[in-house]
Amino acid sequence: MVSFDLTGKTALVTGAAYGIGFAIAKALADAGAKIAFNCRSEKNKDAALTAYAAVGIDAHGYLADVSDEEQVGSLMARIEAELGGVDILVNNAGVIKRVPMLEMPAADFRQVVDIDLTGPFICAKAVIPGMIRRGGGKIINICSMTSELGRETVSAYAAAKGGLKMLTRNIAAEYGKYNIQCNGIGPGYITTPQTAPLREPLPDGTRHPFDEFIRARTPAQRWGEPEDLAGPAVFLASSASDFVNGHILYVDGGLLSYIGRQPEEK
Ligand code: NAP
Ligand code: GCO
Repeated sequence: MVSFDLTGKTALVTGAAYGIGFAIAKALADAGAKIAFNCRSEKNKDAALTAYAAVGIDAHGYLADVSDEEQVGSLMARIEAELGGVDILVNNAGVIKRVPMLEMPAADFRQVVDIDLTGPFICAKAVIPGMIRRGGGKIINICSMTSELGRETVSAYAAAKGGLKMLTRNIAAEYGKYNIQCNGIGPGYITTPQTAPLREPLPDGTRHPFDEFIRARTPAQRWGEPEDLAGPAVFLASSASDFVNGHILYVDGGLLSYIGRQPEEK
């Protein structure tokens, strides 16, 4: 019988203090998994623990920057000691800098790639040996529309998320023989703090032009909510997806299939 049950599994969702990571962690907890998350500030960690407790989840929060190999090593050791080895890794932590490419210092480009691409590499590298020892595991990389599409001002982010798509396929190729499935989720435009500046109403109360643009570009004619990613995450974390490997599941209200709403005829 097909099962989405995650009872007995330990899941680490990186950067799950709020936003998409929080919604995914909640969904995995609702399916039975024990939840570990990390973020970079004590304040965010404490606020997140309160938010998890408010929805009845006994989450374990840690401080660690995903781009720092030493910090990730200590994080994994603590999770292993306190919760057992990581069965499900969701590489969710990410940042964006919206700057025209010609104005972007190389150091800023490197920082985005370090967090959004090297971070998932570091975290996956840290959990794969334990997954091999235990006979399998699930890795879910949070990709993006920009894993497929470019747009002005997000060169570093798009380069990292395009790379993350290929890291996903490469982990699947290299470790599939150990019963490890590595897949991606490619969210469309989702209402989180990361996209808040693109949705801020104008002083006259009308919609931000980017907000209008996304609604016109999305067949569902709305932004996604973090909860829209819950079902896909549980599917990719559970035995229901044991023969799905190296796949990117786009959860975008149809955006990638659509040329965009046509202008009204005059
Ligand atoms: P968000 O609201 O900005 O949340 C990002 C989370 O990542 C925060 O909890 C942040 O916590 C953590 N984080 C950032 N850098 C970190 C680092 N170096 N180490 C550890 N944690 C770090 O973003 P979101 O919109 O929920 O996005 C989550 C993921 O989905 C990202 O990878 C993003 O690129 C991707 N995504 C978002 C959208 C969207 O429309 N929102 C669409 C597609 C993909 P701290 O700052 O406390 O560390
Ligand atoms: C942007 C957005 C995007 C989204 C997301 C789309 O400025 O274009 O922030 O990058 O966050 O990744 O899937």
